[in-house]
This record gives sequence, structure tokens and C-alpha cells, in this order.
Amino acid sequence: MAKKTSQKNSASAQQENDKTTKLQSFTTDASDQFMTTNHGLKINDDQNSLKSGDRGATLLEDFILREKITHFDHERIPERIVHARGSAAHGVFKVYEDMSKWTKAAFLCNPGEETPVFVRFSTVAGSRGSTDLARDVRGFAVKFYTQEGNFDLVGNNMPVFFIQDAIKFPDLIHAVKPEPDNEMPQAASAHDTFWDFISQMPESAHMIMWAMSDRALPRSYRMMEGFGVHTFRFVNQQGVSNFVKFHWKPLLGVHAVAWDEAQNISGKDPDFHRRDLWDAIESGAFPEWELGVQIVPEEDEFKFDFDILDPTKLIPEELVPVQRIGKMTLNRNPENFFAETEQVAFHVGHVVPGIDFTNDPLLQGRLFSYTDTQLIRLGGPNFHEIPINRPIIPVHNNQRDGYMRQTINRGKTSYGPNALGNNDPLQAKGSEGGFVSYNERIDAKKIRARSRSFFDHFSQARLFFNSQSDAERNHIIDALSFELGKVKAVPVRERMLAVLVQIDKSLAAEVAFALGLHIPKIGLDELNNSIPADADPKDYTSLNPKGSLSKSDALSMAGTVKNTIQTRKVAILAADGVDEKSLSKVKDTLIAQGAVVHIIAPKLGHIISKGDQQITPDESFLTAASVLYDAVYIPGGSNSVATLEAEANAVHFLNEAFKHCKAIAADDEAIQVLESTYFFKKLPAEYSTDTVLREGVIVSSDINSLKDIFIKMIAMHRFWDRENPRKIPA
Ligand code: HDD
Repeated sequence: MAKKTSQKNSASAQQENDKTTKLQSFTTDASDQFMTTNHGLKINDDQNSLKSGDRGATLLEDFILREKITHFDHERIPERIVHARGSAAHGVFKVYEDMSKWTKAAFLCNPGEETPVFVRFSTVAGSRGSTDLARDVRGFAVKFYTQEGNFDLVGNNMPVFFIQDAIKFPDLIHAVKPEPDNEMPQAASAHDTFWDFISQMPESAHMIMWAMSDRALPRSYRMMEGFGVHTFRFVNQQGVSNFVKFHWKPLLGVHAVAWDEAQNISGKDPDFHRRDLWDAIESGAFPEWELGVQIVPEEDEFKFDFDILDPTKLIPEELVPVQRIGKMTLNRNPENFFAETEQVAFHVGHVVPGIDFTNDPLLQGRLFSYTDTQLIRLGGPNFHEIPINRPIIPVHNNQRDGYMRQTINRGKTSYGPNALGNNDPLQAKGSEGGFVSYNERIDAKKIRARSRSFFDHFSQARLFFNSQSDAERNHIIDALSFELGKVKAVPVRERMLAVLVQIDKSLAAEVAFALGLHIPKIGLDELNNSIPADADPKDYTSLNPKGSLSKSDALSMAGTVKNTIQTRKVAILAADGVDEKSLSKVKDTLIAQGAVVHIIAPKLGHIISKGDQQITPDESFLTAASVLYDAVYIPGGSNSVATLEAEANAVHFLNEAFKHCKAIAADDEAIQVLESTYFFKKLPAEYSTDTVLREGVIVSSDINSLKDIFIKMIAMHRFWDRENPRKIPA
């Protein structure tokens, strides 16, 4: 059948690993092949259906038409109820040092071993086709294909969650999803039902601070942290258990876009994060994260002023430092979105020996939900046979049959014990790698209630708010004012103010001002359905307020990595007559440091430089937009400068870049373009390096020093101080 042997289609920089090699046997490539039906029959005409004569009706006999249309009619599967919109990549994980002191998980004990991973990032609330830039939590789900089976770390980019008990999850999601009568709004929490629910769930106060912060607007999936959220257990070979929290720390630092920018990107490029991840991997700029762990010995379980089983609490890094134990590198894009990214099925219950669960009631509920959801989403019990979900080691058990079964199990026996089949497959002892649940002692009464140790809803919300920089704090106030401003029901807004005042009075006062309301006096018991009638208000404060931290630097993005411009996108605005030296000196240096540089001109095709060189722009002002870049440079060349000065789109580009607090550089010759912007008169007349680095705008005739300072400015990412005194709606 094949006219040629099939070729693998992927960029050369991308890497293979055990899992991607195994996937090869399921991939197919149609290059230079004949078209066939699903049953292998060569098709001779795919343009016309079979008809009774030139102008006659189509014949029922046309099995080729029927097969094609039937398959098409069945192409869609239900999208995920949450995290429907996602993007994924293959990669590898390597532990730095043997962790066997803490865990017997083999992939964490062998520093030489590379474990294949598949990672899916997502938004939570929006549908599959919604924008990447919604204000939302981001999913961060990692499937490790280990030699002991798959381990899934199904986390988010925020370390806590909205609710403490899984029984409230359907309510939370019904509240945030588009409202059921009119299916509005899409991919947004800024509506009545979400805040109606949240305002009556004070346990969500901490997570709300995160969700209203810039963490909900990542610059890139590659620039966000990840968290396993729950407290898990590490168990070592001796059976000793320690509590563990998992973290992912991005090597490029944690960066966000501005809210106004996010809304614009949603229109200009709703696939912004998906494209960013894909392009970075295609270009060989492989995203990297370090895996971090916070380890808490069993005997320290009760030493904190919160309950470590409560998923609305984090363990401040100041109390238990994060040890970085390994590195994950994403180095290969999927071959096919549906087969891999859409069909991948994660489950918090996929663990390996050495990793175990705790009694966190949110985790316990999740342990049920993830398999259950795949049964409907992927259509039956054999979803583990879908290539992306298969472990890299063989699967043997007595489970059989079901829709779409692929495996052909040999032999007569599919039960155990069996004498006819030699009792195969065998059960593995703990010493043979069999999973043995941690021997936790349980001695309790059955109750349907919340532990009092879960009742302090506000201390960590306050800790988060207090730990933010001024700009970050202002963004939280703006986000709450925006979201609650979109809520139509005034009593919901008021109830939310009553929650906010428990976190911080100034926060509540500022939001109340924006809403034109006063903060009402509403008792907590009126706000919280889960609070028992006999509860005492003192139960709602920290277990040990004196021992609490007042600030944790790790919670702010202000101190994140700011020493690299790798993969930042820089726009160079140019037109005919541009000074090619002024352009290429800056461009070449930026590229050498790992930035992505695009030349943007009034039209596509080419421009002719001052020295008569032909330069091909990457984008025109029509196809590009400032919100898709991190920084902008205007080279010299009097004709180019005159064109840009008269080009409203170029001036708009700069105005927006300034408004969104981005680095701006101009050759001295191009100053007149800056003069046309609204921000020029706000800039200090005299520059020193210090003022430039504060303002994020540099104009200089000395291209060498300009490019050096520009690089520092781009590395700083955003100049949020520019918003002061809060006159710029970023
Ligand atoms: Fe969940 C998907 C993360 C609580 C029920 N969840 C899902 C995904 C992520 C998370 C990243 C997408 C996986 C993928 O890319 O395919 N979920 C979390 C985190 C939680 C959390 C960090 C709290 C700490 N989830 C949670 C609860 C429940 C669920 C309490 C139900 C009781 N989650 C699901 C689900 C999904 C899911 C319905 C939808 C699609 C899927 O599982 O495969 O089962």
C-alpha cells in the first residue's frame, strides 16, 4: 500500500523519550500515500458522491460517502466539565539527588533516570474554544510515565482551593460556569451566581485573593508556578511517612500581564498561551520547572496555626522551605491535539509506591471524581488503553472487555485465584514493588461535619494580601471592583464586602468606594452555611494568631526571577528608510540573549533601509498589536521615523506599551515618534541609568549603552510603578 515508508514529522530540536517512542507505533503519516476507507480500500474519487445519473439523487449504496459522513458526525466528545480549554506538551523529569530517605518512589531515587512526562495546562471555567486570557485559575497537570506506573500530579497554578470539602465542588462549578438560563458569561467569574456562592462561602476568602491577583493572568504557561495543593504523603522503604506539599518553580520566573492587556489579548489572539507554549517548544526554547517539596514530619502535624489537611491553607515557605529536588523540561509538542491533549486522562489517584494520600476531604472526593468523569468523557472503561494514557510498562490484570477494547488478552483465565492459569497475573508483595497503602491508624466516629481546625478562613487571606507589593495589592482591589461591579444583585455585592472586611479593612473600603456602597454589618454565621448553629465566633480565628506570620515574600511575584530576557517578545517598529545599523545592533543582541524579535512595518512585503537593504517585516501594524509583545524598540533613520510619527497605529502601539508598563527604547533619532505619544511629557527631562530603570523608557544615541539598559529593562518585565498615582488603567 505504501508508496514510500512513512516519515516522522516534527521539528529537529524536539526530543524523543520512552513514551514518545512508544507513541510512534500509533502515529500515522499520510505523506505520499493513497487515500483509503477505514477498512483499507483505496478511494478513487473523494470529490463526488455516487448518483443516479448526472443530475440524479445520491445512492444509499454509497458506502464511501456514508462512512465519511458517519465518522464526521461522531467526531466530538464531551468537553471536560472543568479545565476544558487546555494545551499540552511532552517532556522529561530528572531528580537531582536520591530522595530515598523520604520516599521509595523509584523515579525520585535515581538521579540518572529520565522519566517521560506529559503536561497539560488549562483554564478552569471556559469552554474548549474560550480565550486563554480569562481571569481564572490555571490547571497544571503532570503525568509522569514511571517504571512503576503512571503518577499524576494534578495541580493548579495557585496553592490553595476555593472549598474545603469535595461535596461543594459541583456547587462551586455550577456557580462559576455561564448562568444556566442564558449561558452567559463565557470564561468569566464576573457574574452574579459566582459571587452569590462565594459571598456565602467565607472558606473561599484565601483562594479569592489569589484568583483576583495577577496570578490569574499569567504572561505564559511557561512563567507560572504549579502546586499539588493538598498535603500528600511520602513513604520510604522502611514505611516511615512524612507529609509533603509539591511545588513547580518556573526557571523563567513568575510573570503576569495587566488586566486591560489580558482583555485586549483575548480579542487579538485568544490562543495566546497555547501559541506561546507551542512556539517556544518549536523554536527549541524548552520550558523548564524545578520540582519543589515541603516536607513535614508526622510529629509536626499539629505545630501550625492551621490544619495541614485543609486545602484552603498553604504552608508558608518561611516556615517550611521548599527544597528543589528535580527538573522538568518540556521538549516536544504533541503530534495531534485530539489524540493526545484532548484524550489524556489525569487522576489524583494515579500514584506510585512511596506517594500516598492524606485525609484532606477535597482530595478524598477527587479520588472518586477523576475516573468517573473519564467514563463519560472518553466513552467507557478502556480509556487507559488510549495511547497517551498507557503507562510505559506492561499492564496485566483480570479486567476484560468493554467498549473499544484494544488488548487481546491470551488464555482462559480472567479471574484469580486460578489454578488453570498458574495464578497469573501475580500479586506483587511490597518488597516486589506492589503498592501498599500507608498503614494510617483510624479510630473515629462517622460524622458529617467540618473540623473546627478548618474554621479560620481569613488569616491566610490576610497574609496573602499583606505580602503583595503595592501594585499587586492595587490590582486585587481593581479586580474585585471590576468583578463585583459586573454583579447586578446589590445584596451579593454587600455580602462580599462583609467578607472582604474580615480580610482587610482598607481593601473592603476601596472596593466599597468603587461600588458606591457602605460595608454592611453581617455576621459570619449568616455568611456561612457550613457553620453549625452553636458555633462561637472565636472559632473563626486562627488557632494560634500570635504564632502567625504577617508577611511571606514567596507569595508576591515582585521578587521573582528578573535576570533574563529569554523568550520575551520584542517589537521593532520600522518603515522605509530605517537605519539598518540602529535596527540590527539591537535586534542581534536581543536574539543572542534568547529574545524573540519581530519587525513591524506599515505593510507586509519588504521595506528598504537607509542603506538600500531589503528587510522583510514579520508583521504589519494591521496584524500585530502591542499587547502581543513585552517590549518595543524604534530604530533611527529619518524617513522611517517620519513615517512612524504620522502612522496612528505606531503611536497607538507605543501608547499601549506604556500603559501596560512595558520597556520602551528608541534611538535618539526616533525621539519625534515618542513626542507624538501621550506619555512623552511625563518622562523626566534628564536621564540617569537609575531613572531609566525606574521609568522603563530609554532614548539614546549611544546604541551600545541603549541595548544594555534595554535588556535590563526587558528582564524586569513590567514597570508597575508607572500606574502611580493610579492614573493608568492597566
Ligand atoms: Fe479537578 C480536572 C485540578 C479539585 C473534579 N482538575 C482537573 C484538571 C486539573 C484539576 C488541573 C484538568 C486535568 C487535565 O488537564 O485533563 N481539581 C484540580 C485541583 C483541585 C481540583 C488542583 C483542588 C485542589 N476537581 C477538584 C474536585 C473535584 C474535581 C474537588 C470533584 C470532586 N477535576 C475534576 C473532574 C475533572 C477535573 C471533573 C474534569 C476533567 C477531568 O477531571 O479529567 O473530574
